Amino acid sequence: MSDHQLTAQEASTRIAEAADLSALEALRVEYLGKQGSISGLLKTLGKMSPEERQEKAPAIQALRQSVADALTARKDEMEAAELEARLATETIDLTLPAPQAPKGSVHPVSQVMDELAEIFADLGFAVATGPEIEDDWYNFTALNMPESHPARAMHDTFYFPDAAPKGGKMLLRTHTSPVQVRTMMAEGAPLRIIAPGRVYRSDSDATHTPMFHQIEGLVIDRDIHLGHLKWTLETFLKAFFETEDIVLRLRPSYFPFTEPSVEVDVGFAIENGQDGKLRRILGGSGDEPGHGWMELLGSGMVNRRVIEFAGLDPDEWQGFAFGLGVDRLAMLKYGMDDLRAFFDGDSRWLSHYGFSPFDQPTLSAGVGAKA
Ligand code: 2NM
Repeated sequence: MSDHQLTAQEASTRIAEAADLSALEALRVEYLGKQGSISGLLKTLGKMSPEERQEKAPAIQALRQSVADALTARKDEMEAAELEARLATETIDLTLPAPQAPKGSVHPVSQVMDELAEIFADLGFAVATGPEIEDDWYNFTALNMPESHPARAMHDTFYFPDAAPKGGKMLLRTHTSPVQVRTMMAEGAPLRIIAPGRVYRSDSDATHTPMFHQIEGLVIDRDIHLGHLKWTLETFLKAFFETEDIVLRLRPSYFPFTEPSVEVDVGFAIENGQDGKLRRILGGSGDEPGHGWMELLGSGMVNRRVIEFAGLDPDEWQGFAFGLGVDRLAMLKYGMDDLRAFFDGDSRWLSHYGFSPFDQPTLSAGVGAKA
């Protein structure tokens, strides 16, 4: 038995017995490293005569090859074992039954918000958002409600005990109008935005919750007038309630942030529902016999003082704005009668009134104004 056979056998035994990757690496260095024993043998070839080299080289090369192969094979083996061990600790039981689909549903408020964003996107409005914790400058002062203004008291505001960095009061926004102020200041004019979101007022009874959802719209451009406002609201309501039969009545009103201000009523008829209950059905003039007017939203031409507060020149830029309650809008469109159920998180209510997450927020999903 030659020296080389002996080395090969010894090496293969030691490689097979190597406990881990670092022990294996030590063996590689010992045999094949720069100072390794097999590397040493290879170096002797250079000093041999051609004849001697021809005789000895094949055995030395074969030794180098067999040790290299053994090292690789053992390394693969160790890595495979390591992977197996890890997989064993990371098993997932794929035989568990799938949950009964569909789980969960889209809340009617979210559905209506999506529908509104869709309708107004078609009219060229972008969605703007802002903080729910505001300071009183953005929520009141910039909207033409100075400290002493009675409208401030009427908002039932939730105030924070600490003062704002600039000295004002911090509060939960009572409407989304501060978003419009912020957007006017950040983006300037012209502007076409809707601001949907949560708003807060310290008020709670059968028709009021301390948190509710609002959507406000704002258009700022040159030569904007009430006609643009009326067309926009009519077009939006026809799309939202899926009927051409929408009749609006604009009533003079007062808001500090608009001048003139108008409250918008929509005509409805009373019908006998399938359940025998009387229902309001949108459509027709409220002045016809058996019809009435329902107050739907507030709006007006943006007060020039608000445009000034937002840093724009009111002689160059005019605009209209409107605001309405999303929760009430959802109740009207989908025939829900109790506002408080919106925020109970009762899964039976949600599975009854909720929408599939796969529903597109299109205009065909609703009950419609006409059955
Ligand atoms: C309403 C009614 C009327 C309104 C005004 C503004 C702003 F910021 F542009 F001045 N945003 N929203 C507005 C006007 C809101 O809600 C009943």
